[in-house]
Amino acid sequence: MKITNAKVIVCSPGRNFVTLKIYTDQGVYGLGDATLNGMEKAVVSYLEDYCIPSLIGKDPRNTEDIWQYFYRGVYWRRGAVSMTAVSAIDMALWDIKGKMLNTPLYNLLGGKSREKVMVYCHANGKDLSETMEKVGSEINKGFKAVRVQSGVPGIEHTYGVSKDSKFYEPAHKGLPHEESWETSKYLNFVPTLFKKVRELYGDNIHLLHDAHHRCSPIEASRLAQELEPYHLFWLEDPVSGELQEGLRLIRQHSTTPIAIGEVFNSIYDYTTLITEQLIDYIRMPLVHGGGITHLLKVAAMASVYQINTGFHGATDLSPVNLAAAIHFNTAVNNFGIQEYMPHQEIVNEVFKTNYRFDDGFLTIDDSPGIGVDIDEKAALKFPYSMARLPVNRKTDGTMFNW
Ligand code: GCO
Ligand code: MG
Repeated sequence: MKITNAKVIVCSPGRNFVTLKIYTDQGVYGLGDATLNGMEKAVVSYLEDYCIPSLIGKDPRNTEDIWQYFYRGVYWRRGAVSMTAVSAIDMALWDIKGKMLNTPLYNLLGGKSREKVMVYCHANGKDLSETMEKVGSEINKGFKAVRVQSGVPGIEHTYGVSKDSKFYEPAHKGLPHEESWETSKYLNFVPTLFKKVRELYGDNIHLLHDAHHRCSPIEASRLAQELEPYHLFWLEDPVSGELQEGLRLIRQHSTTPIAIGEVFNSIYDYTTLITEQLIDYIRMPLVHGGGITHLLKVAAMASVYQINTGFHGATDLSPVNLAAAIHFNTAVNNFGIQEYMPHQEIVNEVFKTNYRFDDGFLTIDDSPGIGVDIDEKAALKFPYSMARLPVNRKTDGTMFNW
Protein backbone atom coordinates (compact mmCIF):
# COMPACT_ATOMS: atom_id res chain seq x y z
CA MET A 1 0.00 0.00 0.00
CA LYS A 2 1.32 3.46 -0.88
CA ILE A 3 0.60 7.13 -0.29
CA THR A 4 -0.03 8.61 -3.74
CA ASN A 5 -0.72 12.24 -2.90
CA ALA A 6 -1.56 14.66 -0.10
CA LYS A 7 -3.08 18.10 -0.09
CA VAL A 8 -3.73 20.85 2.40
CA ILE A 9 -7.19 22.41 2.51
CA VAL A 10 -7.52 25.82 4.16
CA CYS A 11 -10.98 27.19 4.80
CA SER A 12 -12.64 29.70 7.06
CA PRO A 13 -16.24 28.86 7.97
CA GLY A 14 -16.42 31.44 10.76
CA ARG A 15 -12.73 30.87 11.58
CA ASN A 16 -9.68 29.36 9.87
CA PHE A 17 -9.12 25.61 9.72
CA VAL A 18 -6.28 23.72 8.06
CA THR A 19 -6.96 20.11 7.04
CA LEU A 20 -4.51 17.60 5.59
CA LYS A 21 -5.92 14.99 3.21
CA ILE A 22 -3.70 12.00 2.41
CA TYR A 23 -4.57 9.78 -0.57
CA THR A 24 -3.56 6.14 -1.12
CA ASP A 25 -3.37 3.72 -4.02
CA GLN A 26 -6.28 1.76 -2.48
CA GLY A 27 -8.77 4.59 -3.02
CA VAL A 28 -8.92 5.28 0.72
CA TYR A 29 -7.97 8.71 2.07
CA GLY A 30 -7.41 10.06 5.57
CA LEU A 31 -7.93 13.45 7.20
CA GLY A 32 -5.83 15.21 9.83
CA ASP A 33 -6.32 18.54 11.57
CA ALA A 34 -3.40 20.97 11.09
CA THR A 35 -4.91 24.13 12.59
CA LEU A 36 -2.62 26.34 14.70
CA ASN A 37 -4.57 29.45 15.61
CA GLY A 38 -3.07 32.55 13.96
CA MET A 39 -0.16 30.60 12.44
CA GLU A 40 -2.15 28.55 9.95
CA LYS A 41 -0.07 29.46 6.91
CA ALA A 42 3.22 28.53 8.58
CA VAL A 43 1.92 24.98 9.06
CA VAL A 44 0.62 24.89 5.47
CA SER A 45 4.04 25.87 4.20
CA TYR A 46 5.87 23.28 6.33
CA LEU A 47 3.46 20.55 5.20
CA GLU A 48 3.60 21.51 1.52
CA ASP A 49 7.29 22.33 1.22
CA TYR A 50 8.85 19.85 3.59
CA CYS A 51 6.54 16.98 4.52
CA ILE A 52 4.31 16.10 1.58
CA PRO A 53 7.11 15.46 -0.93
CA SER A 54 8.67 12.93 1.50
CA LEU A 55 5.32 11.29 2.26
CA ILE A 56 4.57 10.24 -1.31
CA GLY A 57 5.41 6.58 -1.88
CA LYS A 58 5.53 5.63 1.81
CA ASP A 59 3.33 2.81 3.14
CA PRO A 60 0.58 4.60 5.18
CA ARG A 61 0.21 1.59 7.49
CA ASN A 62 3.62 2.31 9.04
CA THR A 63 2.37 4.99 11.42
CA GLU A 64 5.23 4.55 13.89
CA ASP A 65 8.00 4.73 11.31
CA ILE A 66 6.45 7.71 9.52
CA TRP A 67 6.04 9.52 12.85
CA GLN A 68 9.70 8.89 13.68
CA TYR A 69 10.71 10.00 10.17
CA PHE A 70 9.13 13.42 10.72
CA TYR A 71 10.25 13.72 14.35
CA ARG A 72 13.53 11.91 14.99
CA GLY A 73 14.48 12.06 11.34
CA VAL A 74 14.24 15.86 11.26
CA TYR A 75 17.25 17.74 12.57
CA TRP A 76 15.22 20.90 13.52
CA ARG A 77 12.67 18.95 15.50
CA ARG A 78 9.85 20.03 17.86
CA GLY A 79 8.12 23.41 18.02
CA ALA A 80 4.43 24.22 17.56
CA VAL A 81 4.49 24.62 13.77
CA SER A 82 6.33 21.44 12.92
CA MET A 83 4.57 19.33 15.56
CA THR A 84 1.16 20.47 14.27
CA ALA A 85 2.21 19.22 10.83
CA VAL A 86 3.42 15.90 12.31
CA SER A 87 0.12 15.61 14.20
CA ALA A 88 -1.94 16.12 11.05
CA ILE A 89 0.05 13.47 9.17
CA ASP A 90 -0.30 11.02 12.03
CA MET A 91 -4.04 11.62 12.45
CA ALA A 92 -4.66 11.15 8.73
CA LEU A 93 -2.67 7.88 8.72
CA TRP A 94 -4.66 6.48 11.68
CA ASP A 95 -7.83 7.51 9.83
CA ILE A 96 -6.63 5.50 6.82
CA LYS A 97 -5.72 2.54 9.05
CA GLY A 98 -9.21 2.48 10.55
CA LYS A 99 -10.87 2.77 7.15
CA MET A 100 -8.71 -0.02 5.68
CA LEU A 101 -9.56 -2.30 8.61
CA ASN A 102 -13.19 -1.12 8.51
CA THR A 103 -13.22 -0.26 12.19
CA PRO A 104 -13.57 2.92 14.27
CA LEU A 105 -10.32 4.43 15.55
CA TYR A 106 -11.03 3.63 19.20
CA ASN A 107 -10.84 -0.10 18.36
CA LEU A 108 -7.23 0.38 17.29
CA LEU A 109 -6.39 2.12 20.58
CA GLY A 110 -7.61 -0.61 22.91
CA GLY A 111 -11.34 -0.63 22.30
CA LYS A 112 -13.92 0.98 24.56
CA SER A 113 -12.95 1.75 28.13
CA ARG A 114 -16.20 3.72 28.44
CA GLU A 115 -19.31 4.42 26.40
CA LYS A 116 -19.17 8.21 26.63
CA VAL A 117 -16.70 10.93 27.60
CA MET A 118 -17.39 13.69 30.07
CA VAL A 119 -16.83 17.17 28.68
CA TYR A 120 -16.56 20.63 30.17
CA CYS A 121 -18.04 23.73 28.64
CA HIS A 122 -17.28 27.43 29.02
CA ALA A 123 -19.30 29.96 30.99
CA ASN A 124 -18.07 33.54 30.87
CA GLY A 125 -19.47 36.98 31.41
CA LYS A 126 -18.32 40.57 31.55
CA ASP A 127 -18.94 40.72 35.32
CA LEU A 128 -19.90 38.55 38.27
CA SER A 129 -23.64 38.65 37.71
CA GLU A 130 -23.50 37.94 33.95
CA THR A 131 -21.06 35.08 34.63
CA MET A 132 -23.40 33.58 37.23
CA GLU A 133 -26.26 33.63 34.70
CA LYS A 134 -24.07 31.89 32.14
CA VAL A 135 -23.05 29.18 34.60
CA GLY A 136 -26.75 28.53 35.24
CA SER A 137 -27.59 28.30 31.55
CA GLU A 138 -24.71 25.85 30.89
CA ILE A 139 -25.85 23.63 33.77
CA ASN A 140 -29.35 23.70 32.26
CA LYS A 141 -27.92 22.40 28.96
CA GLY A 142 -26.84 19.29 30.87
CA PHE A 143 -23.13 20.00 31.39
CA LYS A 144 -21.63 18.32 34.46
CA ALA A 145 -18.47 20.41 34.34
CA VAL A 146 -18.16 24.13 33.67
CA ARG A 147 -15.11 26.31 33.15
CA VAL A 148 -15.80 29.69 34.71
CA GLN A 149 -14.08 32.90 33.49
CA SER A 150 -15.23 36.42 34.27
CA GLY A 151 -14.37 40.02 33.58
CA VAL A 152 -12.34 41.36 36.52
CA PRO A 153 -13.20 44.77 38.05
CA GLY A 154 -10.56 47.30 37.02
CA ILE A 155 -9.01 45.20 34.21
CA GLU A 156 -9.91 46.22 30.70
CA HIS A 157 -9.37 42.83 29.04
CA THR A 158 -9.71 39.52 30.77
CA TYR A 159 -8.77 36.32 29.04
CA GLY A 160 -11.71 34.02 28.34
CA VAL A 161 -14.52 36.57 28.14
CA SER A 162 -16.37 36.72 24.80
CA LYS A 163 -16.98 39.90 22.93
CA ASP A 164 -20.10 38.30 21.52
CA SER A 165 -22.35 36.45 23.88
CA LYS A 166 -22.52 33.30 21.73
CA PHE A 167 -18.97 32.26 20.85
CA TYR A 168 -15.64 32.83 22.46
CA GLU A 169 -13.06 33.41 19.75
CA PRO A 170 -9.73 34.83 20.86
CA ALA A 171 -8.30 35.49 17.37
CA HIS A 172 -9.00 38.89 15.84
CA LYS A 173 -8.99 39.78 12.14
CA GLY A 174 -5.73 41.34 10.99
CA LEU A 175 -2.60 41.88 13.06
CA PRO A 176 -2.51 41.08 16.80
CA HIS A 177 -4.46 43.54 18.86
CA GLU A 178 -3.08 44.58 22.24
CA GLU A 179 -4.70 43.77 25.55
CA SER A 180 -3.77 44.97 29.03
CA TRP A 181 -3.47 43.14 32.30
CA GLU A 182 -2.97 43.44 36.06
CA THR A 183 -2.36 40.22 37.95
CA SER A 184 -3.00 41.70 41.42
CA LYS A 185 -6.59 42.65 40.56
CA TYR A 186 -7.17 39.23 39.04
CA LEU A 187 -5.83 37.44 42.12
CA ASN A 188 -8.05 39.47 44.43
CA PHE A 189 -11.15 38.71 42.39
CA VAL A 190 -11.04 35.02 41.43
CA PRO A 191 -11.71 33.50 44.90
CA THR A 192 -14.85 35.70 45.17
CA LEU A 193 -15.97 34.40 41.79
CA PHE A 194 -15.80 30.77 42.85
CA LYS A 195 -17.32 31.47 46.28
CA LYS A 196 -20.34 32.90 44.46
CA VAL A 197 -20.63 29.95 42.04
CA ARG A 198 -20.61 27.45 44.91
CA GLU A 199 -23.16 29.51 46.87
CA LEU A 200 -25.52 29.66 43.90
CA TYR A 201 -25.04 26.25 42.30
CA GLY A 202 -23.85 23.97 45.10
CA ASP A 203 -21.25 21.22 45.20
CA ASN A 204 -22.59 18.89 42.53
CA ILE A 205 -21.07 20.57 39.53
CA HIS A 206 -17.42 20.28 38.50
CA LEU A 207 -15.79 23.71 38.25
CA LEU A 208 -12.69 24.57 36.23
CA HIS A 209 -10.71 27.75 35.71
CA ASP A 210 -7.98 28.83 33.26
CA ALA A 211 -5.34 31.29 34.53
CA HIS A 212 -3.89 31.30 31.00
CA HIS A 213 -0.21 31.36 31.97
CA ARG A 214 -0.46 34.69 33.80
CA CYS A 215 0.84 34.02 37.30
CA SER A 216 4.33 33.60 38.67
CA PRO A 217 4.88 30.40 40.70
CA ILE A 218 4.25 32.19 44.01
CA GLU A 219 1.18 34.03 42.70
CA ALA A 220 -0.18 30.75 41.35
CA SER A 221 0.46 29.11 44.71
CA ARG A 222 -1.61 31.79 46.44
CA LEU A 223 -4.42 31.40 43.89
CA ALA A 224 -4.46 27.59 44.13
CA GLN A 225 -4.47 27.81 47.92
CA GLU A 226 -7.26 30.39 48.12
CA LEU A 227 -9.39 28.34 45.71
CA GLU A 228 -9.12 25.18 47.84
CA PRO A 229 -12.46 25.68 49.68
CA TYR A 230 -14.30 25.62 46.31
CA HIS A 231 -12.89 22.21 45.27
CA LEU A 232 -12.04 22.92 41.65
CA PHE A 233 -11.85 20.04 39.18
CA TRP A 234 -8.74 21.85 38.00
CA LEU A 235 -6.85 25.09 37.82
CA GLU A 236 -5.43 25.34 34.30
CA ASP A 237 -2.13 26.83 33.15
CA PRO A 238 -1.51 28.64 36.45
CA VAL A 239 2.02 29.50 35.26
CA SER A 240 3.65 29.50 31.83
CA GLY A 241 4.89 26.00 31.31
CA GLU A 242 8.45 26.58 30.09
CA LEU A 243 9.70 26.37 33.65
CA GLN A 244 8.54 22.90 34.65
CA GLU A 245 10.14 23.36 38.09
CA GLY A 246 7.82 26.34 38.68
CA LEU A 247 5.02 23.86 39.32
CA ARG A 248 6.81 22.52 42.41
CA LEU A 249 6.00 25.61 44.42
CA ILE A 250 2.27 25.31 43.64
CA ARG A 251 2.27 21.69 44.79
CA GLN A 252 4.00 22.59 48.04
CA HIS A 253 1.21 25.02 48.88
CA SER A 254 -2.04 23.57 47.63
CA THR A 255 -4.23 20.56 46.89
CA THR A 256 -6.06 22.24 43.99
CA PRO A 257 -5.62 19.90 40.99
CA ILE A 258 -3.50 21.34 38.18
CA ALA A 259 -3.87 20.96 34.38
CA ILE A 260 -1.21 22.20 32.01
CA GLY A 261 0.12 21.95 28.49
CA GLU A 262 -2.24 23.13 25.76
CA VAL A 263 0.81 24.91 24.27
CA PHE A 264 3.16 21.95 24.76
CA ASN A 265 4.09 19.80 21.82
CA SER A 266 6.15 16.86 23.01
CA ILE A 267 6.60 14.39 25.83
CA TYR A 268 9.78 16.27 26.80
CA ASP A 269 7.66 19.23 27.94
CA TYR A 270 6.10 16.90 30.50
CA THR A 271 8.87 14.71 31.92
CA THR A 272 9.50 16.62 35.18
CA LEU A 273 5.80 17.42 35.58
CA ILE A 274 4.80 13.77 35.28
CA THR A 275 7.63 12.00 37.10
CA GLU A 276 7.50 14.42 40.05
CA GLN A 277 3.67 14.32 40.05
CA LEU A 278 3.44 18.11 39.81
CA ILE A 279 0.26 18.05 37.74
CA ASP A 280 -2.99 16.09 37.54
CA TYR A 281 -4.10 16.50 33.90
CA ILE A 282 -2.30 16.67 30.57
CA ARG A 283 -3.78 19.30 28.25
CA MET A 284 -1.66 18.76 25.12
CA PRO A 285 -4.14 17.94 22.32
CA LEU A 286 -3.67 15.46 19.47
CA VAL A 287 -3.48 18.28 16.91
CA HIS A 288 -0.50 20.03 18.51
CA GLY A 289 1.12 17.22 20.45
CA GLY A 290 2.24 14.85 17.72
CA GLY A 291 -1.05 13.09 17.02
CA ILE A 292 -2.27 9.72 18.22
CA THR A 293 1.11 7.99 18.03
CA HIS A 294 2.74 10.44 20.43
CA LEU A 295 -0.18 11.09 22.78
CA LEU A 296 -0.54 7.33 23.34
CA LYS A 297 2.98 7.41 24.78
CA VAL A 298 2.38 10.57 26.83
CA ALA A 299 -0.88 9.12 28.21
CA ALA A 300 0.84 5.83 29.02
CA MET A 301 3.63 7.61 30.89
CA ALA A 302 1.09 9.78 32.72
CA SER A 303 -0.97 6.72 33.68
CA VAL A 304 1.97 5.26 35.58
CA TYR A 305 1.86 8.36 37.81
CA GLN A 306 -1.96 8.40 38.06
CA ILE A 307 -2.23 11.52 35.93
CA ASN A 308 -5.21 11.78 33.57
CA THR A 309 -5.92 13.34 30.19
CA GLY A 310 -7.83 16.60 29.81
CA PHE A 311 -7.28 17.62 26.21
CA HIS A 312 -7.53 21.16 24.90
CA GLY A 313 -10.66 21.45 22.76
CA ALA A 314 -11.35 25.10 21.98
CA THR A 315 -13.16 26.00 18.74
CA ASP A 316 -9.84 26.73 17.04
CA LEU A 317 -9.20 22.98 16.93
CA SER A 318 -11.17 21.47 14.06
CA PRO A 319 -13.92 18.81 14.16
CA VAL A 320 -11.35 16.31 12.85
CA ASN A 321 -9.28 16.80 16.01
CA LEU A 322 -12.36 16.68 18.23
CA ALA A 323 -13.56 13.38 16.74
CA ALA A 324 -10.07 11.86 17.02
CA ALA A 325 -9.92 13.04 20.64
CA ILE A 326 -13.25 11.37 21.43
CA HIS A 327 -11.94 8.07 20.03
CA PHE A 328 -8.78 8.45 22.11
CA ASN A 329 -10.74 9.40 25.24
CA THR A 330 -13.10 6.46 24.73
CA ALA A 331 -10.16 4.07 24.64
CA VAL A 332 -7.50 5.06 27.18
CA ASN A 333 -7.88 4.05 30.82
CA ASN A 334 -6.62 7.34 32.25
CA PHE A 335 -9.14 9.62 30.58
CA GLY A 336 -10.09 12.59 32.77
CA ILE A 337 -12.24 15.08 30.88
CA GLN A 338 -12.46 16.67 27.41
CA GLU A 339 -12.87 20.40 26.73
CA TYR A 340 -15.86 21.01 24.47
CA MET A 341 -16.76 24.33 22.91
CA PRO A 342 -19.29 23.54 20.18
CA HIS A 343 -18.25 24.89 16.79
CA GLN A 344 -20.41 27.48 15.09
CA GLU A 345 -23.30 26.04 13.05
CA ILE A 346 -21.64 27.18 9.80
CA VAL A 347 -18.71 24.77 10.42
CA ASN A 348 -21.10 21.88 9.73
CA GLU A 349 -21.44 23.08 6.14
CA VAL A 350 -17.83 22.01 5.59
CA PHE A 351 -17.20 19.22 8.12
CA LYS A 352 -19.52 16.22 8.35
CA THR A 353 -19.17 14.98 11.90
CA ASN A 354 -19.95 11.74 13.72
CA TYR A 355 -20.14 12.80 17.38
CA ARG A 356 -23.08 13.68 19.55
CA PHE A 357 -23.50 15.67 22.76
CA ASP A 358 -26.01 14.42 25.27
CA ASP A 359 -26.44 15.36 28.92
CA GLY A 360 -22.85 16.41 29.60
CA PHE A 361 -21.13 13.68 27.56
CA LEU A 362 -19.89 13.19 24.00
CA THR A 363 -20.18 9.93 22.11
CA ILE A 364 -18.74 8.86 18.77
CA ASP A 365 -20.41 6.55 16.24
CA ASP A 366 -18.94 3.42 14.65
CA SER A 367 -17.86 4.91 11.31
CA PRO A 368 -14.47 3.48 10.30
CA GLY A 369 -11.37 5.56 11.10
CA ILE A 370 -11.93 8.96 12.65
CA GLY A 371 -15.26 9.27 10.86
CA VAL A 372 -15.24 12.96 9.91
CA ASP A 373 -15.37 14.06 6.27
CA ILE A 374 -14.75 17.39 4.57
CA ASP A 375 -16.91 18.83 1.80
CA GLU A 376 -14.26 20.45 -0.38
CA LYS A 377 -16.76 22.30 -2.55
CA ALA A 378 -18.31 23.86 0.52
CA ALA A 379 -14.83 24.68 1.87
CA LEU A 380 -14.15 26.77 -1.26
CA LYS A 381 -16.97 29.11 -0.26
CA PHE A 382 -15.01 30.11 2.86
CA PRO A 383 -11.53 31.36 1.88
CA TYR A 384 -8.75 31.96 4.44
CA SER A 385 -9.11 35.17 6.37
CA MET A 386 -6.09 36.49 8.26
CA ALA A 387 -6.61 36.54 12.04
CA ARG A 388 -4.16 36.61 14.94
CA LEU A 389 -4.21 35.93 18.66
CA PRO A 390 -3.80 39.06 20.82
CA VAL A 391 -0.63 40.16 22.58
CA ASN A 392 -0.76 41.33 26.17
CA ARG A 393 0.91 44.15 28.13
CA LYS A 394 0.84 45.04 31.79
CA THR A 395 -0.89 48.36 32.41
CA ASP A 396 2.51 50.12 32.55
CA GLY A 397 3.25 48.88 29.02
CA THR A 398 5.50 45.93 29.83
CA MET A 399 5.14 43.02 27.42
CA PHE A 400 3.53 40.07 29.19
CA ASN A 401 2.11 36.59 28.55
CA TRP A 402 -1.20 36.44 26.70
C1 GCO B 1 -8.55 26.91 26.38
C2 GCO B 1 -7.56 27.80 25.75
C3 GCO B 1 -8.01 28.59 24.58
C4 GCO B 1 -6.80 29.20 23.87
C5 GCO B 1 -7.03 29.22 22.42
C6 GCO B 1 -5.86 29.80 21.67
O1 GCO B 1 -8.31 26.54 27.52
O2 GCO B 1 -9.52 26.56 25.71
O3 GCO B 1 -6.80 28.50 26.68
O4 GCO B 1 -8.96 29.56 24.89
O5 GCO B 1 -6.49 30.45 24.36
O6 GCO B 1 -7.32 27.92 22.00
O7 GCO B 1 -6.05 29.66 20.31
MG1 MG C 1 -6.45 27.07 28.24
